[in-house]
Amino acid sequence: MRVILNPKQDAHVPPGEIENGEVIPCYERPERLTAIRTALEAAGGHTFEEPPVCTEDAVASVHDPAYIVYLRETAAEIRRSRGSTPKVQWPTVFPYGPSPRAGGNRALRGQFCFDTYTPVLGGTFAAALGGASAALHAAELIASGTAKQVYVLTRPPGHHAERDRCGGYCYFNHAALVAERLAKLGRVAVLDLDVHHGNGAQHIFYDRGDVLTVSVHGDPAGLYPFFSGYADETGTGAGVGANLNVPLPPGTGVKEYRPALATALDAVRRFAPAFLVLPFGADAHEADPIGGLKLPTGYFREMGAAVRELGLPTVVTQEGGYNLDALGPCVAEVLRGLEGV
Ligand code: SP5
Ligand code: ZN
Repeated sequence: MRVILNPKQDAHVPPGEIENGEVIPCYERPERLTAIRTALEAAGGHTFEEPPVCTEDAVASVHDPAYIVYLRETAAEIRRSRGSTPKVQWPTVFPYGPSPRAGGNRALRGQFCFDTYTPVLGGTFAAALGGASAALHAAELIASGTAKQVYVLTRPPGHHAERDRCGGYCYFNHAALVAERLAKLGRVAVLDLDVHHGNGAQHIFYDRGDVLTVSVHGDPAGLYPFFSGYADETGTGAGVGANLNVPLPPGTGVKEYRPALATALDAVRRFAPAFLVLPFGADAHEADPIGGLKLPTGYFREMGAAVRELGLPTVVTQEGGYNLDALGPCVAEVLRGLEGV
């Protein structure tokens, strides 16, 4: 598999995350990518390359320019800061209402972020831009017909990021960037197999009939992101019927996951897309510390093989997966399945 790396991934290293008011160790760390790369090198058959840096205009194909500027300028301000300015910026208020007045930094932190897991640091923008660059390079390789399958190996992840908000460790939505680029050439399906709902792509494409968004995930009644991912969210306007959520109860294993994936794949087939984007997380693994599902490592090859049956040009984007021992083997397995080797 052709693997596109984010060369700036380690510029973003949060000191922790805030869970119910407490600072806890961060699940989303640079070691995640090291673990994946090590497993892929051990497995063999993969080539690794870095992308050219993309423009902010390219990122603005799916993100609000004001949000992009906010991330860039906040990171720059943090890097310049001496003394009292914090090196990590967390939101503390989330402006709501018909006309929230987010004029200053404190309000903007909450206007452009929807949770307490996703701080901005001095290196956050560079790392996020590196990920967007990797995703857009992958999209170009598919658009030009140069490659049939490409894997974007990046962190921080992307699938929770909405048009104008970070959240769930995500800043720029790699899967949405790829989908938007490929949608210029034909219909696109986004099939999200992270254990958490792919709320970002749902949000960005909710009123679009030319991009199908499908997500198989743990029931949001009890699992992050909590506020979306329910089965009755089916799209709006031209997008009615072009969003499918398949929520699964905690503890779901292979026996129940298999038919859920089949339902998702059927929806993709019926949509008859020209391209597939696969936001993939290894956090549905049985040993994941935050996922709650029960998939064994060996199932991930079957998962990849089932997606391969679609026969579509595919970009895989790396999303979650937080058990550092399981993560690499799961990615190696899913890519093996996708390649049919
Ligand atoms: C990309 C991705 O997978 N993002 C997931 C974001 C989830 N953030 C919430 C983490 C909640 C941690 N709760 C700790 C409870 C451990 N039992
Ligand atoms: Zn996840």
